[in-house]
Amino acid sequence: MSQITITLPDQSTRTFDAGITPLDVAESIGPRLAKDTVAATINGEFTDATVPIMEDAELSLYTGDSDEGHEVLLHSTAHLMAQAVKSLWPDAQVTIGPAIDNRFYYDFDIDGTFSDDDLENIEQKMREFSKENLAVARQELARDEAINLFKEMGENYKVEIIEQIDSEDNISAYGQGDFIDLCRGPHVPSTGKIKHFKLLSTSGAYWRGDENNKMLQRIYGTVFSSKDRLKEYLQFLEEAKKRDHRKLGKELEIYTFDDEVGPGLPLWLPNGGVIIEELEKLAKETESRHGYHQVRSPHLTKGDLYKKSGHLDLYKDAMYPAMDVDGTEYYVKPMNCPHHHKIYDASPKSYRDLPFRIAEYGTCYRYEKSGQLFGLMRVRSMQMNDAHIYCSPETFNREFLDVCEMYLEYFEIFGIEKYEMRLSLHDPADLGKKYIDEPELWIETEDAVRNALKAGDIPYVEIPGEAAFYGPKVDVQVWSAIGKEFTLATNQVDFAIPKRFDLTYTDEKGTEQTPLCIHRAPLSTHERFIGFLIEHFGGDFPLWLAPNQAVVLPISEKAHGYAQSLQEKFKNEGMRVSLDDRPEKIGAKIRHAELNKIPVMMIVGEKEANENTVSVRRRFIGDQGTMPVDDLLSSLMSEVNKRSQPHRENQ
Ligand code: TSB
Ligand code: ZN
Repeated sequence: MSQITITLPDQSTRTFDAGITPLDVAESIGPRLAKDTVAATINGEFTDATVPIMEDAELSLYTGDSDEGHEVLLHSTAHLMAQAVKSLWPDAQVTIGPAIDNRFYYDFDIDGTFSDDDLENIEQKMREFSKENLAVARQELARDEAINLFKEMGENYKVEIIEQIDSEDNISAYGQGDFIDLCRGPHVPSTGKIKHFKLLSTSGAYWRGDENNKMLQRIYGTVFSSKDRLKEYLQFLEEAKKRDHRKLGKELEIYTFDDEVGPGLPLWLPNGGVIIEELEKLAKETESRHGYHQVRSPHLTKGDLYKKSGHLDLYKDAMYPAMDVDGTEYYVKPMNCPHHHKIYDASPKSYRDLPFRIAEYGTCYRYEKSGQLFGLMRVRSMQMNDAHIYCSPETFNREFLDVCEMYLEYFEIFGIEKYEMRLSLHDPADLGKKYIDEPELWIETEDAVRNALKAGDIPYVEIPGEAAFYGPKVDVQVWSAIGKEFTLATNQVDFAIPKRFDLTYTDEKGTEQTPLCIHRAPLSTHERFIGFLIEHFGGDFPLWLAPNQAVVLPISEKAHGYAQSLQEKFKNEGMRVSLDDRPEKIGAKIRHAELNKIPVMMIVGEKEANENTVSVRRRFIGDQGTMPVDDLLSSLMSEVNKRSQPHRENQ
């Protein structure tokens, strides 16, 4: 047998018989590594650890501890779960089962739903298959062969998936025991590698996320390379659950949904109303400093405007259907831009009017797929911290960076430290389908944004295929408590629409020019931003944002009059103060205030009334002692005016 040379990542080389697998190489290094290896790269290509290597090659081995290996482990566990479900419910049909953020799911077409007991039984079955250590084997099938195979098995969804693959290439499938699944791979070499897993939850999910399709049953689960890592993650999930904005938003009475209103259409309760007002105040102050004008535009508009803007060609799927008004088609607005373009165009502009910056907390409506709706984070009616900046190419860099700086100003105020800036680019294959068909302008504008980012020393990653239909954008990505990723702020360049709208300005030489347009939403929409903030602060808002900033707690009825006068005094200074004059013990009142996460408690009895003082208790800090009323008032006011971060030392 011929000999081959294998180069390992540390550049050491070893000689083996041709046909050796990465798993065997791992074994030769040490049984522990072999036990943990789940996949490999051979000459840079990510693949199964059981592939025979026939020629000299560079090899890397992946254990479940690496990101790549973990993904393989997650996806392989989805297969293991599907195998278990099929063995318990032979009539179930399997659909898709990807890995996402430390978890995997699989969607099944099954009569009824999965109960908690079902999950336990599935987990048990998975453990049995894991103990059997079944080999996981890849096979390549011709397209027709694959279609016939899955047809015979009654797996109609798989047949549909294969039929939609736009290539005549072979199809790969992975088998373990008598279960076989369509899959690109790679997968773990055998089911025994999957040990530390847990099924987490179930939910309904439409096939392909489309509510016109059948509702499937989804099971989420997770898996890790060790018992300790699994335990740590399950603890993290428990914590995350407590911070989940859907739970906290309800407990803190910030927002609600109502079936009679409709899915994705949130109702803001008074506490949410306060947060909205404060955010708008912050935005307007900041925008005024940065030279923006505030404008307003209607929620409804004629279809022709969206024809002109390109929305009806490229964005219609995300729009609510047209309504007929006196024979003319009107739409509710999915974006504010076309109206803002009209506001720009309402009077002639010269270079002296530029940059022209117009802002509006504009309410937009988007027909998001029902499977995509997620609490406040993805809704159908949204109030956007929107603005459009019309500028000349010469001032573009400065304007773009000014917007980036504004993001950073905001992030500092909110203490947002964990985010990623993404330069989202177009995909040339989608020109004319998802993107305005101007290939050269795309390249030119993407270069301009890249240069602006470099000039501003702003770290970013590039993601192709995520641009807006009218131009590239810089998105700021954040993660929800349960690990879902979202775009919070966005800064977009539009090279196409101003021309379509015939927007012009006269330059210094008196020549007509077309401005560039920057679309930006640093504070996202109220919905997504507040959803994010609830989780970010775990419901403990800083004083300036807290719906209820302070509560006065009289110790006895004798102090009620004084307590009321304090409430009045603080209210008159613009603070949001409540009074708990229920006939309860002071300890119970304190617990109630803690439960409602009220930042400041003013505890008053006869002594305080006589001395015109308050005994102060701050959340997470504890007793602050007794102080003169005016001292407390001025220190709280200064904290509010500075929009300071909450004190979280003891959190
Ligand atoms: C910035 N025309 C631009 C605007 O000028 C625009 O509409 N951009 S957008 O489509 O990216 O939306 C702006 C921001 O709104 C996004 O970055 C995101 O944070 C937020 N957003 C978008 N869709 C939703 C939704 N369905 N629910 C909640 N927030 C959303
Ligand atoms: Zn816009």
